[in-house]
Amino acid sequence: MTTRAGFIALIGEPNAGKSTLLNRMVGAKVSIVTHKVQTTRARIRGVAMEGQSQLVFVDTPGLFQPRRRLDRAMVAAAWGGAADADVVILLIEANRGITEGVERILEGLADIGKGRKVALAINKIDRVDAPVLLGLSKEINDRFNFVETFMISAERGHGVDTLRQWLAAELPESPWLYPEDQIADLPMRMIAAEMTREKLILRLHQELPYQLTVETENWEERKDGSARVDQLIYVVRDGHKGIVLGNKGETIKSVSKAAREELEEFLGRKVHLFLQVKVRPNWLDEAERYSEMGLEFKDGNV
Ligand SMILES: Nc1nc2c(ncn2[C@@H]2O[C@H](COP(=O)(O)OP(=O)(O)OP(=O)(O)O)[C@@H](O)[C@H]2O)c(=O)[nH]1
Ligand SMILES: [Mg+2]
Repeated sequence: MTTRAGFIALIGEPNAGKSTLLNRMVGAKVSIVTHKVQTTRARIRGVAMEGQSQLVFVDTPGLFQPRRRLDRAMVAAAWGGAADADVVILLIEANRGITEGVERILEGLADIGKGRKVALAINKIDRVDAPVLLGLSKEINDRFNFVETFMISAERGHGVDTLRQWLAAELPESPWLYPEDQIADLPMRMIAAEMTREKLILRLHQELPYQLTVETENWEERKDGSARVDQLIYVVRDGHKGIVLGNKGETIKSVSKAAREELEEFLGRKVHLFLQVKVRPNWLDEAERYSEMGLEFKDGNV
């Protein structure tokens, strides 16, 4: 029997719904999702099976105009994901249409898209009426030669099966790249750090979520079947540490509880999660922090 397999990069502006789509395709929460922009920081792979095809989805950080070193590393990771893929899917938001950001991505795709299939997925169709959608589809297809256009709601699941079936047929003939039952290839310590970062993003405001990072320092399997997980939250200022801890430690407590519950559900066993906040003014310029995030650190790229 012929098998197919390949990489499908999901690219788009921050908040387009890339991680939501990856999770839906995989059927598990592999990549964190929030209502805020710039949630995903690195490339995250999730694996789905469709018939005899193995679809390796690559979630990427949103594409935007980078200002800081971290932004640049994220955007480079996203374009790198597209350049390594067999199929690229550009996600745009139905309710936002062709923004300046989308226009810039189309320019970038003119290069990266050469020699690979680029499809369009108009996401969040639950938020607009049919005539708006058809107008948008026509307008964007006049500007770029997409091989196919899909109208989906990653959150509600509309149109997602059609997209999956199309992808399954488009991928090259190949042996499967992962064991059939594997859904992700991120190490557990990184998935756990991302879970904590998601809870922090949801509870903190303004710039703070972008100026912190979470690392799993230690993972200990206990005899009773539970796991003890120690994580460090790096922030850049004393004031940020105070905010992360919250009044009488309330914020960190609720973050810790929510992250622990999610981790326990993911692992199907008990977890003891310990969070510690550390002020590290220069973490955004430390190579080691980038490798922990799965990003490339470029020297002199301040
Ligand atoms: N209404 C609606 N909301 C959606 C849909 N898909 C995703 N969302 C929401 O859009 C927001 C952003 O979703 P994400 O999946 O985190 O977006 P992303 O593209 O991964 O964002 P970054 O990681 O920041 O680049 C979340 O609040 C989702 O719940 C959809 O089909 N309909
Ligand atoms: Mg994301």
